[in-house]
Amino acid sequence: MVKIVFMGPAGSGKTSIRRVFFKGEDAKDVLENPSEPTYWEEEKFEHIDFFFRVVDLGGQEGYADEWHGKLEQMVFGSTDALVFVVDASDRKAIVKARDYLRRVISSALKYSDPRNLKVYVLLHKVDLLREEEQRRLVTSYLRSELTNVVKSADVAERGTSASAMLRGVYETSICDGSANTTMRVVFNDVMPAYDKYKQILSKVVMEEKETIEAIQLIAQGSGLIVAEAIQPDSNAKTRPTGAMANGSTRHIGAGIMGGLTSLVANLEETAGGINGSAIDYSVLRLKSGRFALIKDLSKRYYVVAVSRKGTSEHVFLTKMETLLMMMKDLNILLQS
Ligand SMILES: Nc1nc2c(ncn2[C@@H]2O[C@H](COP(=O)(O)OP(=O)(O)OP(=O)(O)O)[C@@H](O)[C@H]2O)c(=O)[nH]1
Ligand SMILES: [Mg+2]
Repeated sequence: MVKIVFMGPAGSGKTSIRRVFFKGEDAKDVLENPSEPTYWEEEKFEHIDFFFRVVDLGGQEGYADEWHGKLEQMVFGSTDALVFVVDASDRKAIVKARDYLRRVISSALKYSDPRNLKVYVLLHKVDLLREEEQRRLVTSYLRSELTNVVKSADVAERGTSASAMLRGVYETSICDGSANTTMRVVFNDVMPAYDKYKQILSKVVMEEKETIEAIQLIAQGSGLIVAEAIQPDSNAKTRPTGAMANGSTRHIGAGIMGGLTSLVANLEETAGGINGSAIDYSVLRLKSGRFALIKDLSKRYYVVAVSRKGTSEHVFLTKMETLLMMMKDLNILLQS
């Protein structure tokens, strides 16, 4: 079971990020209907053959004594990823955040090997730092202060350096998609076997670069993106974030599903699937003029491949067999 723990001062935005990313709620709705302060909230879900557990801990001052006291082992035991969220727009919170992070790291190290613990620092609500210069100053100050906290953690005689635990410091906001992008980085980073999936998809995209713009592997049950590969030169505008057309997958992880799924959500109402004869797959015509191949793999996943703009239906269809052959590796990996 992969365990991801959200911590950080009260009101820094932990629950909001979780609602947008894991529950697929709209950022606007989250801002208009903020959550009550959290005590302890958690959710579990299955993704591929792995179970994930996401724990969201309230940052109210009174709770800290519990998190670092009688509940310490429950909070920090076997944690894979610690996502520490700071409100970058709140000057007063900065000193508090530094002390809080120090305490969090020290408790976490009691239960985790520093070689396995991954720490992510999110400098959140950067949308509130409107002026460029101010944003640069504030975030670089926070970045260096909080990096130092992690670096100076005591990992003596544990065969690693403390700075290796820090996987990154990110500037985030739920308003512009950056919180989601960052959470995808975290999620992929802790997901076992992610690199293997990514490699196979990247290879297909590279070898078929005239025809295929992007490929995404999606878990059917959770609706989460397992991995995706996109042509490096493809237009950023073709990758908006959004939910699947299919309402049932919206609940879990619509926020995780960026990229292609929104292209698929833009299906022309009249466009039916064109069913592949020999092997079972569907080709759909997208509003953008592209085509999408949708194929079930191992019943639990499907793969979506989207054509480059301007590729004709005929060319795309003639590529299908090759494409599916190339994905044999993926099928083997999924069944192993
Ligand atoms: N402007 C802006 N506001 C945000 C953002 N993310 C969260 N907020 C707001 O920040 C406030 C606190 O958000 P929460 O997610 O409840 O904070 P929390 O960290 O879970 O707080 P506790 O549960 O008390 O620890 C809410 O009013 C949110 O709407 C953001 O990216 N930008
Ligand atoms: Mg909360």
